[in-house]
Amino acid sequence: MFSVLGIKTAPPMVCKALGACHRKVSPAAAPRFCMTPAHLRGHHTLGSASLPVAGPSVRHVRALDEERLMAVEWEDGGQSLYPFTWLRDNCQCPRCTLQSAEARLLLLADLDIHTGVDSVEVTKDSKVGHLFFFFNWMKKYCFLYLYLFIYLFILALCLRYYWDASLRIPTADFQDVLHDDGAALAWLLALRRVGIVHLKGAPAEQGQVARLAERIGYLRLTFYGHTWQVQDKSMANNVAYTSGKLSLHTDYPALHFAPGVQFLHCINQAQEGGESEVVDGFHMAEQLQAEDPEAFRTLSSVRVDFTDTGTDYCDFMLQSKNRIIDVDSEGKVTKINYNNATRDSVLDLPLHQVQPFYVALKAYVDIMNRPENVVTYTLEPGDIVTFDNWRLLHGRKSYVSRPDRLRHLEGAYLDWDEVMSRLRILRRNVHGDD
Ligand code: OGA
Ligand code: NM2
Ligand code: ZN
Repeated sequence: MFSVLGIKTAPPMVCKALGACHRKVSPAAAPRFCMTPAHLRGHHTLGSASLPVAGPSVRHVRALDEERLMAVEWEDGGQSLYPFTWLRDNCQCPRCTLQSAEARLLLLADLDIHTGVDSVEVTKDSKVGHLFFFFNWMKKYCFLYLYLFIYLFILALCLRYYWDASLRIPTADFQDVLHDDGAALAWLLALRRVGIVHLKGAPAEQGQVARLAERIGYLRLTFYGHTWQVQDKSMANNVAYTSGKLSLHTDYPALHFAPGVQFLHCINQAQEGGESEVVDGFHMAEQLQAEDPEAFRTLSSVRVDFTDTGTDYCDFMLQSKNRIIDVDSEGKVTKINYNNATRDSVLDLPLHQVQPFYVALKAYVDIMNRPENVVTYTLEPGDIVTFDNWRLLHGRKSYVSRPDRLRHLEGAYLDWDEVMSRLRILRRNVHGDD
């Protein structure tokens, strides 16, 4: 049994960790807290928790036993409700939370999901050891506020602008992105929203995609190495390493978790040909769904085999099954997996489904090859194209190199988790958002 709520002045470290999104209350202006003991009946009780003085001001706190909710009335008139079990689960005391990691110590085995509230108390000291909450922490995690926060977050970071051939690819300066947080934030936001950003002004020598990856965190190692050299190679272990045309594709559908982000740095361009092409795969999928729902249904349900065998970083023999148009449980397109070069000859379909599959794939590829959908550009030495490999399909025209200056791109992969992590940190640093 615990008794809930005492208040202490939040230690500065805790205040900082809890974020600066709420108005600060100077000690002099600190509100007088109502002591609101709520004696509740029941076998299990939440015990007592303490709420700190610093942070948002509180007018009233009470436990609603029937509803199993704690009601906090803020000085500004707002009210927040917190389920008892959630409060118990999220106790901020040092026995339940490892502050240095902002991680839960409390084991689920030790969580009493029938916990009730014995008493509610707002105190200024931290003596109440078990079950305490800081008001600013509580306000941040207010259920209603959280919904709003998630909604705003989705709006800010997950919004995507679909495009066609009329897109003017967003461009940023390579050095600015490396050295200026505002420029880096703008770069990653555009990468998320538009799916492609050109960086200009990188030295035309190897090592730049690795520097760029370090700006974010770390790159994604694959069987083609930490970074990889796109050049016309004899005994090429991949069609990309020839001088031939690459039709629109996403990289690495032979992996079940394809790299989320790709960088391609132009070190030398071809004498003739070698132009790049990109399309917005999500937009194309939307068009397919509108024009040919049956084809969309096929490509978003059939799991297609991909394969990749060879030796590079080490020897490899990959097999995967991926939906060409990956959708979430609500039918929203989340990822495109398609490289015609690595699509397996194994077609794991009943015979009568083979032709409908080809019809569907052809319909999607025909849409993406329409001139009104394709953006074409030529990379110059020192340019780096950064793009969403889960969303865009990219290709290149066949090329002929100068004999003394072979076409050379250096590439690297990253994953979206790491990119989004950097994006959140940059947003917090630049805008002070939490
Ligand atoms: C690749 C690729 C594009 C290019 O290597 O996967 O798409 O322009 N290369 O060579
Ligand atoms: N490279 C460029 O799916 C693929 O095989 C894409 C990968 C060789 C690292 C090409
Ligand atoms: Zn590629």
